[in-house]
Amino acid sequence: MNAQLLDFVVHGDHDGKLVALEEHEDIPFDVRRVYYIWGNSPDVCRGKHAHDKLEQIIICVSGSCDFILDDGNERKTVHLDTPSRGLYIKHDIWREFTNFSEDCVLVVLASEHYKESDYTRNYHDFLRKCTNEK
Ligand code: T46
Repeated sequence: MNAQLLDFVVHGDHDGKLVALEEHEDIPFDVRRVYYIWGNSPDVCRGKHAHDKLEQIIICVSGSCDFILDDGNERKTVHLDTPSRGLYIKHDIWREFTNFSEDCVLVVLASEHYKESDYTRNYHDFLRKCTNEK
């Protein structure tokens, strides 16, 4: 599947912690956009789309949530609950995210500017695309 968890180097211990992310060292793409997501009700389900080209690293800097990832063959759930880890999602992965803790804050590093034409927001269109690309 075009998605993996990245473990970041954590500096510090009892005084507190720090993670530094450098382009092309820790982040395998040019970072063209950063956005963050918070204030979600626990049972809301966001996402429900795939991207044609966009690559992203999603970091849960506070609280927790679940990402459901689907490549048209396999579906898996990834639980995010630490700022020391990033979920790297490449193109052509359907994602949904839910089960938000009250304090959940997600920071997302993205390889492209926002472009609605990069989104596939219909699941049947996504499956059709996966089949055509085989
Ligand atoms: C993704 C997940 C993890 C913008 O204007 N600029 C932006 O950069 C983004 C990301 C969104 N928007 C607007 C478009 C919509 O009117 O913000 C609104 C909410 O966007 P969306 O419904 O796409 O949000 P999510 O949380 O379902 O998905 C977002 C990203 O769009 C997506 O790429 O992978 O977070």
